[in-house]
Parts: sequence; structure tokens; C-alpha cells
Amino acid sequence: MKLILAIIQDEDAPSTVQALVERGYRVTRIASTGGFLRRGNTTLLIGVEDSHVEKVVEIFRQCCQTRATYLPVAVEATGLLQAHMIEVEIGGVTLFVLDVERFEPL
Ligand code: 2BA
Repeated sequence: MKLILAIIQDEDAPSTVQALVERGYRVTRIASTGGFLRRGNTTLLIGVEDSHVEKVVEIFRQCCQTRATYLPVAVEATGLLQAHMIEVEIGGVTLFVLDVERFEPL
């Protein structure tokens, strides 16, 4: 068995959770915050048999989009601090697939 831990953008969470549940997967949704942008994102936990990992990964591919966002940064030029916006691309999904040693729904 594997535990899939997926960090996705909040905008993609409703459709992704719906697609997973419709296909019979159990999912836990956790509100999380990215360390770099310090903005809300969503972490999903899904426990699946090994043979289902690729099917779940395919659902994430279909439901999660890459998006650009803009981040204000202060840049010093000619002795003055100026505000600039830099573009940051946020990936569709950051996935971790972990081995599960023991699963006991007591
Ligand atoms: P954040 O940490 O808020 O990062 C948002 C996006 O900012 C990242 O998108 C990446 O494009 C950019 N970014 C992050 N750190 C950077 C840095 N040191 N320099 C330049 N750009 C940087 P993603 O890579 O798609 O990550 C989206 C979210 O997934 C992250 O939000 C974080 O919450 C999570 N994540 C990504 N990689 C992770 C990892 N190795 N471990 C734990 N969480 C991770």
C-alpha cells in the first residue's frame, strides 16, 4: 500500500477531490501554506493499493493546472529601493508517494 501526499493549488482542490471520490478513492483534505509564497494551498492524503498509484497520478494530471503568480520584491537601484513584481510559476501538483508500513482503520 502507498500513501500519496499531494500539494495542489486551492483553485484545483474541489474538482480534484470530486474526481477522486467519484472513482472510489478515499481522500483527506488539509488546508496548508506554502513556505515560499506563504499563501494557502491544499494538501491531499490518499491511501491506495500499489496498483492504483498511476491511476491517481493521472487524475491529478487532468485536474491540476500550472499557473503564474506575481510576487513583489524590493530592488535597490541608484540608492533607492524600488518595488518590482517577479513572476513565479506554481506547478500543477507536487506529489510524494510513500510506502505504508501498516494501515489499520480501527
Ligand atoms: P510554495 O513554497 O509557496 O512555492 C510556490 C512556488 O514558488 C513553487 O511552486 C515554485 O515555483 C516557487 N518557489 C518555491 N521555492 C522557491 C525558491 N526557493 N526559489 C524560487 N522559487 C521558488 P511549486 O514548486 O509548484 O510548489 C508549490 C507548493 O508545493 C509549494 O508552495 C510548497 O507548499 C509545496 N512544495 C513544493 N515542493 C516541495 C517540497 N520539496 N517539499 C515540501 N513541499 C513542497
